[in-house]
Amino acid sequence: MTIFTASTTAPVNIATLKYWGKRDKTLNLPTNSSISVTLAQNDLRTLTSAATSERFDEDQLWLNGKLESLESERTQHCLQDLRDLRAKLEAQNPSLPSMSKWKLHIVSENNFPTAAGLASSAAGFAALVVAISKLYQLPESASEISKIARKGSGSACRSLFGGYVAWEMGTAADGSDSKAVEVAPQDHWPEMKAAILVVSAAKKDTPSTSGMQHTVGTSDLFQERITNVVPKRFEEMKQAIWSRDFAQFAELTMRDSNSFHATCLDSYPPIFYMNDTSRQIVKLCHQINAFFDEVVVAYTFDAGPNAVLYYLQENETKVMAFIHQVFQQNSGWDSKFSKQDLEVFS
Ligand code: 2P0
Repeated sequence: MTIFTASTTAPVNIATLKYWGKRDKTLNLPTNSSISVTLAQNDLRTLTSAATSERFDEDQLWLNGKLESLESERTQHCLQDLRDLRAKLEAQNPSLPSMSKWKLHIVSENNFPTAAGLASSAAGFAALVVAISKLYQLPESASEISKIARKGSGSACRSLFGGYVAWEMGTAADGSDSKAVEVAPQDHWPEMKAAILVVSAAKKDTPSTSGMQHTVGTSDLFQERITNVVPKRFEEMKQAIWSRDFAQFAELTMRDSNSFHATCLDSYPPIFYMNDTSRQIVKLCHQINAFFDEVVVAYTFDAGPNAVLYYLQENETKVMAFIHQVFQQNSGWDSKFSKQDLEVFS
């Protein structure tokens, strides 16, 4: 029997302007546009292979070596959209094999522990959708395909592009204009680095999907954020990226992380994602910037206590010396930096 296969990798993306709130839960249409930086291909990523054959009996998914269900409504939405596009292609080219009617076998693997408290659904859905669209040889652009990944998990649409990415919220009720677009490729600003400080590997208290709807329904501050804060910040952040203005990019990133966590705290009952260690990191970053009298580092926190720091390559040792100094006493501390590298600043 003939088995057709295709593989792809999709990296994790970390938002610098946060997506938090849906205006349509089924289509994953957001209440605001967002911006992210996609990590490099060989850092944190999902590798997915998709196979199809006339002989396969059922759709199957192996996730990190374990057979998992493909039954979730979100996954079914993605598979249906991809099969519809393939069926359209087959109608135009009758010589193509009828893959749209065949079952799929999917094997997916993360190169980072799923339990590390890092968002894996974005890379996971992005890789799933891209692997199948490659298998089906779909001619649609990455932005078009990102609309399908968005239905799997909102933030997944941004992992279809490398570098600096915007998810334009759109206004159409059917989601036809809610898609990811490239702001700039990775090599536009290759000096940008991200460091992830894993504060806790525990599973998060409040999942993002329910957490954001709780905020939409109960926070007064949320309206202010989506109406008066984010639209302006969306334009300013793109400008900061285009002009490679790190100080501006960093300030907007830190302000947006704080604004997002403020709406979580303003939800009723409140949601706490950051903990004491997270807050210690925030304070330390501001102290580092004050020490150098220059913005050399930015922090951002997602729906959990782990920090992502952004800095330029030239400032890596400056930033890490402080982080090392403050956190080296903590159990579990691990760093690729040697004491010698860092001593100059301690
Ligand atoms: C983001 N987060 O922009 C924000 C910041 C978490 C905090 O996107 O319900 O897993 O699957 O659309 O994409 C996490 O939300 O939520 C997220 P769903 P998703 O990265």
